[in-house]
Amino acid sequence: MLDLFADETPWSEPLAPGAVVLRRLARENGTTLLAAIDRVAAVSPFRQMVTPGGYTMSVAMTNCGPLGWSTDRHGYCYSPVDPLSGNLWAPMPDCFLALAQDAANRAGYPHFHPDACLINRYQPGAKLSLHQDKDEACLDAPIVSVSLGLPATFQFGGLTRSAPLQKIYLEHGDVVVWGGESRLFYHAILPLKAGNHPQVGPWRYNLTFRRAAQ
Ligand code: MD3
Ligand code: FE
Repeated sequence: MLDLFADETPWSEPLAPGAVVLRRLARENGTTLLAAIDRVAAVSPFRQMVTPGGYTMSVAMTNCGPLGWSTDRHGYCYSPVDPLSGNLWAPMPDCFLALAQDAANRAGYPHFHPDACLINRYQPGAKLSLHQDKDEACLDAPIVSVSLGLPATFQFGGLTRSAPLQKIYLEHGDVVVWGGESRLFYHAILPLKAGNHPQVGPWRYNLTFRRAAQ
């Protein structure tokens, strides 16, 4: 039978200066990426971190790659070891690195060498308040973000907290590359709506690839 929805070819939409969304780019590889997330989480399980302000984050996180981001009562940092276990984070899976570099190339950032991948897991109601990503020593490199599972509404503004916000709806397989002028834009994720994704279940995952060290 003719399936009008069979064409899964990715397409791109410019978002802001230096930023582009590559719709569905990660969809074909979704199953492979999800299996790799499970292997990373077997080394360093998802955990809800506590911020310096004493709040337990609603998003559960883990990391892979040479450096991982974490927060506790004392601050934020990138470290080669998982503070929960004292062991190294899992190596970055080949399928992660290949996707991050393909996305960066397509967005016009041809020499992207991420050394950190933060993996966020959202349950219904989980959100990320307005923030900037500025704990990385290398702000020339872009950030590549991969959305898997349930859809979410993402908001981004500008270089100040008070800049007007634009909304974008991110679905399974969508990849966003933030570089250049947009690299330090404020952004947030609105509370996740409950649902069930056929391949992923009741969650949303987001991978963010960063160059944390110079
Ligand atoms: C815009 N994660 O982990 S990724 C984060 O969907 C984070 O889990 C969100 O924000 C998530 O820090 C959003 C999209 C993203 C990441 C980095 C950015 C957008 C960005 C850096 C600058 C501007
Ligand atoms: Fe962020």
